[in-house]
Amino acid sequence: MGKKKKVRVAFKKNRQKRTRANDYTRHFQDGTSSAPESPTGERVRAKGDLSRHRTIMTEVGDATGASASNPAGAEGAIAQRVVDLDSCLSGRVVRIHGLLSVVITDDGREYPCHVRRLLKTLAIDGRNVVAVGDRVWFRPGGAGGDEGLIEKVDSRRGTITRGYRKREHILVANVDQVLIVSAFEEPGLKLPLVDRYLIASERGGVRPVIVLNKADLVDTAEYQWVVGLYTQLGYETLLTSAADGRGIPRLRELLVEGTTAISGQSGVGKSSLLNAIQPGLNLRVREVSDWTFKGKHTTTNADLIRLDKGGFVVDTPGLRQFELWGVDPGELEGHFVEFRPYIPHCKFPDCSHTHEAACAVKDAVHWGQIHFQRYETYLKLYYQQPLEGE
Ligand SMILES: Nc1nc2c(ncn2[C@@H]2O[C@H](COP(=O)(O)OP(=O)(O)OP(=O)(O)O)[C@@H](O)[C@H]2O)c(=O)[nH]1
Ligand SMILES: [Mg+2]
Ligand SMILES: [Zn+2]
Repeated sequence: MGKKKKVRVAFKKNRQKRTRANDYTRHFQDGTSSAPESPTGERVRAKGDLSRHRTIMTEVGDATGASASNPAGAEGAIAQRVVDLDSCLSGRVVRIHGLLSVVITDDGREYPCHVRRLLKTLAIDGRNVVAVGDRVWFRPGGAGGDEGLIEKVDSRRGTITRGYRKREHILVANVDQVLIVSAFEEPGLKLPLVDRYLIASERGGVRPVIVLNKADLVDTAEYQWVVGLYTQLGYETLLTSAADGRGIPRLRELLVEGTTAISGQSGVGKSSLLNAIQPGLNLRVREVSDWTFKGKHTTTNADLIRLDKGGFVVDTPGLRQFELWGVDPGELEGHFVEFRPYIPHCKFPDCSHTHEAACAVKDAVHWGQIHFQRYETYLKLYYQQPLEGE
């Protein structure tokens, strides 16, 4: 729970009449309410219709506001009102189709839900009112009681976030672990992309596992250095093949607990790996390995799936672009673990490790103690240059 904050919101024209009594504060009266004169926590000023607003209590730290990438909860914070959750059901958002969020309850029932308009009003970034993986409270409704209205989104921990059209886009929320999947061939390793995902996962508070797939297509001895590089940096790195089964038992082991997001470029085999982990899952995969055809994404929506052996996975669509969100160039050095021992030895305390003389990081690159490819990624991210193929 974040700190409480008062927010003033305008009534929508068609919402100016209270249609039912409510007792929102019954369970949430915690002494901080500043509206003791109203049992509902709302104060309506008698100033005539045009200026009618209500003051409501919100939790600024909720949802996106509490993400590790945005600890202050400033921009992108979702402010929420206090709601009576007694008549609500709780569940997790398994997928989002346009305005509908499909929520699954603990007993496995799925409810297509709309989002309470007020939640959208309070969210600064409308895109992220609800994200796949969110834990939500919804009021069942509809003719057969099989639809719902989302009233509250719980605080998120563990998010994968990217920048998209100058906004923060939460790809998936409440994940413990992310598999950063690449392929040796078709489409070919893109280590700078792996580095970017590593930074995003660190900022989102998610444990990364690097998965190098399609091992059947290459002589893996030639790539042992990649495994060595990332393993030494402290990241679990696996060689896998959805085709011959290599590495699948370890993946299965990793997935039995918590929630795992599967991310990576289109065509690297994310859905194929999940199908190999749980035969019968029957996720759609590309029919032929036609990785050159850029317009095609086989998986088009993030989908939260409950595995038979326990654990949840989120199969995400491959992204053509993965832009980091909210990382200042000056913060990048902290995300390159192998830079850390050298940084104190740079001549200038504010060294950016780009152009400065007597830079201990650059020296370490020169002597091979820091891999030049990692340093190259650092430079590209520092100068915000697009990565190869973007
Ligand atoms: N040889 C080989 N082919 C693979 C392997 N894994 C996947 N493929 C093939 O690669 C193609 C793409 O696989 P998908 O599982 O659809 O890839 P994806 O990452 O889910 O792609 P998007 O859903 O578009 O993001 C398919 O033709 C798969 O058969 C592997 O380990 N070895
Ligand atoms: Mg897929
Ligand atoms: Zn330096």
